[in-house]
Amino acid sequence: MTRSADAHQPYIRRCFDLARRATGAVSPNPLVGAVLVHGDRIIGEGWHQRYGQAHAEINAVASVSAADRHLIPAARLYCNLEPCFHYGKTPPCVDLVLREGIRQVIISNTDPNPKVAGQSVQKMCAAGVEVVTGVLEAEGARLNRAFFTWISKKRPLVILKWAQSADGYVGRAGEQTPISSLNTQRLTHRWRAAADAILVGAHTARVDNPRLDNRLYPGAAPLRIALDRGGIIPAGHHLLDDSRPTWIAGPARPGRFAQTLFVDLPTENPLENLLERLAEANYAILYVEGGPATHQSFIDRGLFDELRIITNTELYLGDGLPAATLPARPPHRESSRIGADRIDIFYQEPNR
Ligand code: AOF
Ligand code: ZN
Repeated sequence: MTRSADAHQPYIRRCFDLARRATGAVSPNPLVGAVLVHGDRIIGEGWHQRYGQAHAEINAVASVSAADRHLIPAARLYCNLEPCFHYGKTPPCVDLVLREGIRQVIISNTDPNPKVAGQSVQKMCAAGVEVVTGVLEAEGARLNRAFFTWISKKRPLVILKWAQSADGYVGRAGEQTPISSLNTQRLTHRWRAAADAILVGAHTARVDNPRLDNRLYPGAAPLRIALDRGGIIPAGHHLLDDSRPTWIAGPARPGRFAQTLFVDLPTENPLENLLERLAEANYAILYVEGGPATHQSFIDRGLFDELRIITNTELYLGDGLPAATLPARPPHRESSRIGADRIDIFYQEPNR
């Protein structure tokens, strides 16, 4: 029975919701959810939960009760990403679909991974499976914008974040200046937990002595990165404590470091080089926390996908370090509020 694209949407939305549960846990892999539906009844659900572990389709099939197993060949499989075609850390999901005798598969995005790239859709069609693609495609691409960027641009998704006063200052020069509230800080720690790496410039590292962790929100801590070409971060600072994986883009320091890597960037295109190295090391989301000169260098090179700007609408500094400036804001904007803080997210179209 063929259904209209509209009838498929609620189930694809369910795939997105399931997929999102793995935020911060599967990168650089995509967030993928899968739902098996018989008639109007969901008989199985699953999502890709951890990097290197079972894919969404496998978990969805495994979740079907013994009493419902015989319904699988008559069920529709919804999946926000085309099932994989290749032997990776798990066998191809497309073979599972065919082995289970599933006759209808509905997908949001085809998988841009060159090892997949439409081949599973072809294989299923050739086997007589009815395949629908492109359901809520834009939402799917937004959900997996980091994966798509990592595959198509061979660099991580770059998110620039800063907090500013109502009059546009990110702080007073040379001193740490609190801008947003503690509740907003919890949100920014959630953003950190969802990132693979967090970067700051040397001045921010020196003045703020940041830990760059996500202590206010659960989840794995990201890689810490500091740009420190001049070697100005004081030796006693958190970023040089070797307590967590850290990249320092600058001269090596004396002493023994087990988790700290001193990275030598070329003078030409240093940021491009850093992003390339991060992508090669499987980091797909880079969160850039400042300061304004560091933000500006990413903006000037066109190396960003998202801006997250927190404005304390009640704080006027009158003077200080101005926030970075942009030739034009990215086209899409979402705004929300936490107390006096306004949170504006601007983003480009996903890099598909
Ligand atoms: C699927 N379902 O749930 C996911 C897929 O290293 P592996 O074996 O985990 O494979 C990772 C690749 O598989 C990833 O780059 C993407 O192309 C696809 N992800 N595919 O059928 C899933 N997470
Ligand atoms: Zn798979």
